[in-house]
Amino acid sequence: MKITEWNNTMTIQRSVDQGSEQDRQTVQNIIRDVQENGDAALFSYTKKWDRAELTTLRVSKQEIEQALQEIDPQLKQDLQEAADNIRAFHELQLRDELTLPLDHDSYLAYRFLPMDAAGLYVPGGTAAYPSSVLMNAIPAKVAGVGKLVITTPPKSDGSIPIGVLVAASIAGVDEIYKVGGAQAIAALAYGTESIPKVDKITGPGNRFVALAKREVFGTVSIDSIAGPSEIAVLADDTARPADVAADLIAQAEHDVLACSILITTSHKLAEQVKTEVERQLSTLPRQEIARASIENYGMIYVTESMEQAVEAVNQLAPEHLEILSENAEALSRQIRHAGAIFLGRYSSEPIGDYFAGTNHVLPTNSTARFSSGLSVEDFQKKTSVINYTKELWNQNYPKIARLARMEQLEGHARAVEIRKDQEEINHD
Ligand code: HSO
Ligand code: ZN
Repeated sequence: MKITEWNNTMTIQRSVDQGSEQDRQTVQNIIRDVQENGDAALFSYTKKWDRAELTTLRVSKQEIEQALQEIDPQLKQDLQEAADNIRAFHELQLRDELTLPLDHDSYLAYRFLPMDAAGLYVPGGTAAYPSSVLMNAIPAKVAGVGKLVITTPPKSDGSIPIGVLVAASIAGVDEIYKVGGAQAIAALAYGTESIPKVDKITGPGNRFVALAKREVFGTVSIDSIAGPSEIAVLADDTARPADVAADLIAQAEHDVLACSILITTSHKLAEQVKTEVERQLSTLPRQEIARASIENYGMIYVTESMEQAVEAVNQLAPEHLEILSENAEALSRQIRHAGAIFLGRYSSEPIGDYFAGTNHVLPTNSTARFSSGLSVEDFQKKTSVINYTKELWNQNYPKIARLARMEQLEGHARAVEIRKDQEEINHD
């Protein structure tokens, strides 16, 4: 890991593969094909890309039952406990109605209403994380989404990883379909004979999935397109080098594009962490990925003061921030941009990935400057309600009519005034 003095031109932004023009064409063709040919197109892409010959797309009850039988009971219980924690934290976010009482029994209200249907994309291969199933599905369930479906590419034998099936079952997902890639996104956006059209699609995927999500945006809502994971550790000389190194490596093992950064006021800690990262990497099963990530994007920045270190974090706006200092809580109050903050040595980042209950779908690539992690609100929309009684109308309609006439909208003015005429008629 490189050690450098911090200067304020440094960023955490990496060039993310957006896909070529040719990829975009491919994705557009797939989407059109699914719109025109429905399930038939899905079967044929699944055969072509996943080498799976299916007769039905939907995962059966028996397949889910079998997964629940097969999984290690301890693991199932751990997933259940994680799900309970996630549910508790997301229930805290639930709001159903805000009301502003006005004079004369009038009121305004703001109603939070769930979407009718949501679709969660779960990638195939080693990125089919059961934890991500929980993190995407539970906020939707807590919001009260009517129907929640998953699409995920099958293995060539037509099966779905049992961890995904069990997590989906624990989270209360209604239906699971064996289809991946751009074709799955198209199916969720437009519906096919088997797959229901949804209102919102969330979940990570490869560049074809990301391109397809961009294409269908507007027809449906989508979540933000996630970049590779990243962590910044803010530490002073009270941090233990082994803790810091382990947490940097935990992010690095996600992806060769993942980014792990240490920001510290201590030269000594910087040197110790560098040595410790080397030592710990040498026994890591995913050493190749983690090493590439650390070599490409890993950095240790040494600052002149804690103040400068805090400013560095705010400039980077990291997805995850760990603060390893006796002053962690107070320092966290100075952080303006971070997806999630982990305080002290017992709040290691994987606790948030799996178990604490906060969401692990977080803003990457400095987008924490203007966006937030996945939440219940992402599956709700808000409707405003206006209830004016006669008295409040009477007090205000001349103002409204004047405002309308200023905009030369006579029809608007008359609409509020006509109530008066009718009042007089009724009184006659
Ligand atoms: N750190 C990842 C989430 C994850 N980690 C899933 C393990 N599994 C992005 O927040
Ligand atoms: Zn992780």
